[in-house]
Amino acid sequence: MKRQILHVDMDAFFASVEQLDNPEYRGLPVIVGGTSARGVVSTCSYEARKLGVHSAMPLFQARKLCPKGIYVNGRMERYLEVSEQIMNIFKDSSPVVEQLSIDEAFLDFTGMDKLGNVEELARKLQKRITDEVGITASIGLAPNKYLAKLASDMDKPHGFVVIKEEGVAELLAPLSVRKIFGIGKKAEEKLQEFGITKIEHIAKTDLKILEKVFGINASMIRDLANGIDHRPVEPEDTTKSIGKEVTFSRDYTDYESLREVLLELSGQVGFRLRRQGLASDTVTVKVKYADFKSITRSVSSHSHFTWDEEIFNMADSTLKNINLKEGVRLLGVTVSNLSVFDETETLDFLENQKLRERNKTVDALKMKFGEKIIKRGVTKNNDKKF
Ligand code: TTP
Ligand code: MG
Repeated sequence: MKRQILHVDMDAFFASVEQLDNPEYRGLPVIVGGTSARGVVSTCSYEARKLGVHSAMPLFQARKLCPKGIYVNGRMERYLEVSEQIMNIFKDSSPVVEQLSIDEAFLDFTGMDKLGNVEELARKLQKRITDEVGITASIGLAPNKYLAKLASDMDKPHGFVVIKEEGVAELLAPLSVRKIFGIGKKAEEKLQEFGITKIEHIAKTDLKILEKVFGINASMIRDLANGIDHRPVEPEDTTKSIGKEVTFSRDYTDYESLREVLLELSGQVGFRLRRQGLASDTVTVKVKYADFKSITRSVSSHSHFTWDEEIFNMADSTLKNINLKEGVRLLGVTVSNLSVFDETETLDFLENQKLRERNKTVDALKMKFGEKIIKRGVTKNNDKKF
């Protein structure tokens, strides 16, 4: 069935909240900084963007470009409050909502045509946000997540862009490779060495070459370049377990590559677990082989755990005992036996403090910028890597 996926992203989020709470700032260049010690711009209103100011720019540079701007310190608590208000409206509009960061989410509108024209329903949602929250959002509507996210960014602020299946190839062809989720500056430079600068080049490039740059993610990247993205919108259902899995487009037999994926999955699971203040007793690793036969292996701990490192170490010890030679198609990590996390129950106080600090930093960044901001590294041939 053709899917209808919405990506909703608030415009100049922190700055818009400042303009909402301080009407005298409206229509003026507002620069939000000061949430971190780095002295950089968190975000700025579109009035300031016209003068060249943008996120992550050092504040001193912003002041040069925009000396008359209104400079304010960030108020994270207030932004989280507004974020919750927005997410509640989303959940009211669709039963399938996946929050990506503080100001954006995917909503699955597939099947909503029974309630009316999907495009009109999406426009109603956009209006509802403006009316009830007082700030604007941009919306992308497309057959999958990747295209929906691309669409929401195409006509900001207060944009509404629909991407239809037909015409996707023409739309993607001239875009820079950077428009593909997961391609940063480094990958861009590497691709340039192969003469690959636009999405149309990636769409046609041999997988072997792409693997040199993207490793295990190569086929996913090529699919995206062709506008293909089967990822479902995944709402949180934490009644019994929290899991994440990934399907590869080819089979993997080497432990090192799979271990790297396991680390990423453990981080995603841990983030969800902690976001709800939960801990777990059991980790399950799922492997599906090339012949679609699948196995699960679980390991339990005497103490409750919640940190990424704990989840990963248990998952990794399980993976080591799984036969990978047949070729792995899918890898998954799930935690179960959930309970409310109680730090007084942790065994090693100092170790817990250390892990807590590290995980809280990662969580704060993920909340703020979305999950893709952080990738933990695996140190090869060393089990004590954290
Ligand atoms: P974004 O959605 O990336 O940016 P935005 O909402 O300010 O602007 P727009 O979507 O219209 O382009 O990020 C959401 C919030 O996250 C943003 O308001 C502030 C914060 N943020 C930072 O603190 N630093 C950053 O470098 C970025 C990109 C965002
Ligand atoms: Mg935004």
